[in-house]
Amino acid sequence: MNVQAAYELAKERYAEIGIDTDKAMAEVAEIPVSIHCWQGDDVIGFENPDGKLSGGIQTTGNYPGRARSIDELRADFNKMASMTPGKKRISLHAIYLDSPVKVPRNEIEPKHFESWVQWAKEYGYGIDFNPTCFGHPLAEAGFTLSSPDEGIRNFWIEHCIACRKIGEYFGKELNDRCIQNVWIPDGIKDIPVDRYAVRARLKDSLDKIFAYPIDKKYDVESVESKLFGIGLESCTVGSSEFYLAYALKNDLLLTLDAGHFHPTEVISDKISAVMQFLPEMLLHVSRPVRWDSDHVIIFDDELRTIAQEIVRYGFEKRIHIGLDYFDASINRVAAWTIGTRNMQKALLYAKLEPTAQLQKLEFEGDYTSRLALLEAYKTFPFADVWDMYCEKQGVPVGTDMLKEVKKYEAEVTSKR
Ligand code: RNT
Ligand code: ZN
Repeated sequence: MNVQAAYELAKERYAEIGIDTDKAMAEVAEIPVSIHCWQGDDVIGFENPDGKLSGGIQTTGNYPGRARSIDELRADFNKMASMTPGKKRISLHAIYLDSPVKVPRNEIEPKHFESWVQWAKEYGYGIDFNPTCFGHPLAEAGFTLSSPDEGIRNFWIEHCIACRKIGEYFGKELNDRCIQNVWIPDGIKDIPVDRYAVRARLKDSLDKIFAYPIDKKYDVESVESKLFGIGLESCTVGSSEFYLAYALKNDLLLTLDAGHFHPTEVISDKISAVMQFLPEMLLHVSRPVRWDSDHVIIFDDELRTIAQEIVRYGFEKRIHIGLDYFDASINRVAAWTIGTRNMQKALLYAKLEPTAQLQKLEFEGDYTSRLALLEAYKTFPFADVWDMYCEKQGVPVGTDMLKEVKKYEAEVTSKR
C-alpha cells in the first residue's frame, strides 16, 4: 500500500479547495481526547472484583478477555494507545483506585491514585476524573446526592469532595487541568409526586460539594445531565435543565453525553447553544442505539458533526472531548481502539472542510451551493489523508489495526 503516493494526490485535491492537509494533520495531533478507562473492564473497577454495575447503566455481552486487574487494564490501554493517533488523556473513575485494602468511597485519597500518576507520567497521558456514585449498596435505592436519607446524602457528598481533592492532586502532579465530571444515577422508576423536593436535595448536596475549597486551576468541574436510566424511567433528578442552570449559576462546566437526550435530539446541535453562555464544556461522545446503549462510536453523521461543531468555531481548547461507551460483546481492546480512532478521524475530517467558504455562502443565502459543496466534499480523498496521518503518528494504517488486535488477543486477552 503506497500511502505516500496516494497522499500526494489527495493533498493536491484539498489544496484546490484551499485546505492545507499537512497543517490539518499537525493541528489534529494537538487536540487531546480523554479516553474512558471503563471500556477495558466493563465499568467494574478495582474497588471490588465482584462489583456489579448499577445506576441504570449496563454493559451487555460477555466476550472473553476483559481486563481484571490494574496491570491488565493499563497494558490494554497502552495497546489501544499504540494503535490510536493523537494526544491522549485517560478518564478514570473513583472505583479504579489502587489499594490492597478496601477503602470506603468517602475515604479515598490521592495516595490511592499515586500509581496512576506515575504511570500517566511515564506514558505522557493527562488524567481526568469521575466520582463513582453507582455500583454501591448506598446507591441501590436509586438515590445518592438526592437521597431522602441524610446519612446517604452525606456519604456521597463526602465521596464527591474526596474526588475533587484527587482531581486537584492529579492537576498539580501533572501540571495540568484535571476535568472532573460529576454524574449521578439518581432517578425514579414510576411517576413521582415530589420532583421538586428531590431536585432541591440534589441542589443542596451539590452546593455543599462545591463549597469545599479546591484550586480550580487544577481541578475543573463539570456536571452531566441525563434523560433516563434503566429502571429509572419516570424522572431523572439531574436533568438537562437542572444542570444547565446549575452550571451557569455556579461557574461549572456542563457535560453533554450523546446518549442522554430524546432519540431525535443530537448534542451536535446543542454545543453552539451552550457555548454562548459557558466558557468551556465537556462532551461524552457515545452512540445511543434506541436508548442510551453506549455503543462503540462509529464514523457516522453525528460523530462528524460533533467534531465539526468543535473545529468550525475554533473550540478545540474550550471543549473537552471525553469518550463514554462500553461494549462487552466484542474484543474490548478493539472496541476501545475503533471508537478512539473514529473520534480522531472525525476531527481530521472536520479540519479538511473549507469552512469559511461554506459559511460565506450560507451568510449570503446561497443554500444551493452550500448543499452542493457539502455533498461534493464528502467524497474527496479523505481516506488517503487519514492513512497518512496514521502513518505519521506511527499507528496502524487501514485494516492493519485488526491484525494487531487479533495478535494481542491470541497472545494476551484470550488467555485470561
Ligand atoms: C451514565 C453516564 C456516565 C457513565 C460513566 C461511567 O449514563 O453517561 O457518564 O457512563 O460515568
Ligand atoms: Zn456519560
